[in-house]
Amino acid sequence: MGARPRLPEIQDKSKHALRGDYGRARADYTVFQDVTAYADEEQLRWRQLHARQSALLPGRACREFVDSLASLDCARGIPALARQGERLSRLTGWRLVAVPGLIPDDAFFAHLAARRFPVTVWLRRADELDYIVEPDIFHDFFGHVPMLAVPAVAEFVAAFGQACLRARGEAVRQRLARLYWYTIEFGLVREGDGVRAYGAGLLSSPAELRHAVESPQALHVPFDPMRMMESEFRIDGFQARYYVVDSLEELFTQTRRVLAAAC
Ligand code: HBI
Ligand code: FE
Repeated sequence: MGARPRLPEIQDKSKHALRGDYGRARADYTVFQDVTAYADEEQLRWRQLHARQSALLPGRACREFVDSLASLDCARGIPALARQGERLSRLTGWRLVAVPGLIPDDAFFAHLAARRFPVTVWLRRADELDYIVEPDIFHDFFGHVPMLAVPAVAEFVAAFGQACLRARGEAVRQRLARLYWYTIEFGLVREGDGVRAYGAGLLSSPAELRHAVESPQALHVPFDPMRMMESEFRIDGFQARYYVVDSLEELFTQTRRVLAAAC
């Protein structure tokens, strides 16, 4: 067990008391996920969240997400991260690591650079079904993990982590964080004659998935990495604009140069 992680680093970043139990975290902020420790009502809540969100996916989630989610077969209960990570690693070399919640940027980027996706171990409360301030296991697993099975997305997220580790100074890291936000969290992709979500923040949120894909108020703008890196994003509320990439392959090819240059 390495040195105890320093909680204040993360505490400063988030404006609210952090939910997770960081006391047992290792130096890299990973923890043991005890899959037997989840209460029956948490398993039921997972099934409710999974069923409700899955019903919203047709016509709104990209087909890569829908196919990948189905193959994860996680509708019946809270997923065992180690086992799910073994399957994922065979597809794109990614594994899953359990974390207590938000972890400091350095630790987060180091995991991404090494193709380890940090997944929070706790599940939101019954009174947080529609909105959660901090990513929980439903956001992290249901929203992010299926897309990590898509090679172009898997390459992009790993390249993003490596670029962040190389980045010198807060300004560059902030620009990269915006790129992550407008793609991996809130990105849209062209599909047929419409757009579909590939961002985890959309794919795990009932309200914003419908808003981003269907609302006349949702502003869809062409994919523009430089513009994304200059645009502040909203933490609590719908995004002012959603960037639409022509294909998921473009996500990696169009940002590779930007990521290579950002250091
Ligand atoms: N920690 N567990 C966790 N999950 C995140 O998504 C996360 C994080 N720490 C930092 C962070 N995200 C941001 O810096 C990135 O979204 C850019
Ligand atoms: Fe996320």
